[in-house]
Amino acid sequence: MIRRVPVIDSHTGGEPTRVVLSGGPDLGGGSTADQLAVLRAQHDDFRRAVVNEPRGSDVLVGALLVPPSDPACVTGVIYFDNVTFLGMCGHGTIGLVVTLAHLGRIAPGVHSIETPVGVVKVTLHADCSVSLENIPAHRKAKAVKISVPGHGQVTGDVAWGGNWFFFVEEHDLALELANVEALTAFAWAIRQAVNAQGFPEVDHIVLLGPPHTPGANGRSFVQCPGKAYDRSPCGTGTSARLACLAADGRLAEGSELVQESIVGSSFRGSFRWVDRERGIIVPTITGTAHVTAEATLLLDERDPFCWGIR
Ligand code: PYC
Repeated sequence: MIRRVPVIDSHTGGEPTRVVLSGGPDLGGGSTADQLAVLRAQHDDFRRAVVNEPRGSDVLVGALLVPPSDPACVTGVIYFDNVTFLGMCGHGTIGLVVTLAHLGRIAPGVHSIETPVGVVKVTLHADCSVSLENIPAHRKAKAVKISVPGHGQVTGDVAWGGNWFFFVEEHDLALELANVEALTAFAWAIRQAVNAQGFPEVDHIVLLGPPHTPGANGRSFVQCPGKAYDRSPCGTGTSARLACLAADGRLAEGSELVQESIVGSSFRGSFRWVDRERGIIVPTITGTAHVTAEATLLLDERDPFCWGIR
């Protein structure tokens, strides 16, 4: 039996998203969070089949469309990568909106999408750029000192923007594509140390640096849970960064942050306060995505790598 899984591929600032239109397992309905729980517990093979080699790669993020429990939402979505499921994904949401427009399922305007961590509001603009009003973001810990074997002490902030991040501003590495191997090794060493030294929830590491493009405010190297680096500036990462800047009074409510990625793409971000005392903001991230393929994945049980290379 060959199972057919129609997908649309896109990239958001260079970071790929594969939207799975149908053909996923029966998740039994309920909220998107309920459906994620079933997918995670019983169908991890489906995640691997869609994003891992030989059909995908370490950098690919999957977005499985599921029925939303909130009837006001155009769809529910569950995001996943080469090693795990993601609560939210900013670049993936921008890719999803452009994909839904490509399919004729949405028109320019404001729409709601249900994710496992909450409903996000998206605006598809007339020029096909997308603004995402993310779930609330906040900083959990400021200037945490971590001892990183081989690198000494590293200081960073722990913050939530739909995923958990550790932000490092002070380091010696240039944020250049040519430097990706060294950046990857450094970020991975930080990740192990951060997890072992009090923050097991952190699964994204961000190295910050000066921008290359006039008008941008900063550049970032973002390491994802499976060690791949984000080609985009990372939507949830930019959201968490906004929470840190807001908490430190380094960016005013409504002002714009232009965050550049390691490949030179950028997102624009801004925030509004929800609870100033507790440092909780609602971030808005704007970016662009482009559809790159319409395809049907074939899942053939006779293929020894039907469920992906682990
Ligand atoms: O854009 O939020 C994001 C993201 C998370 C992981 C990769 N991209």
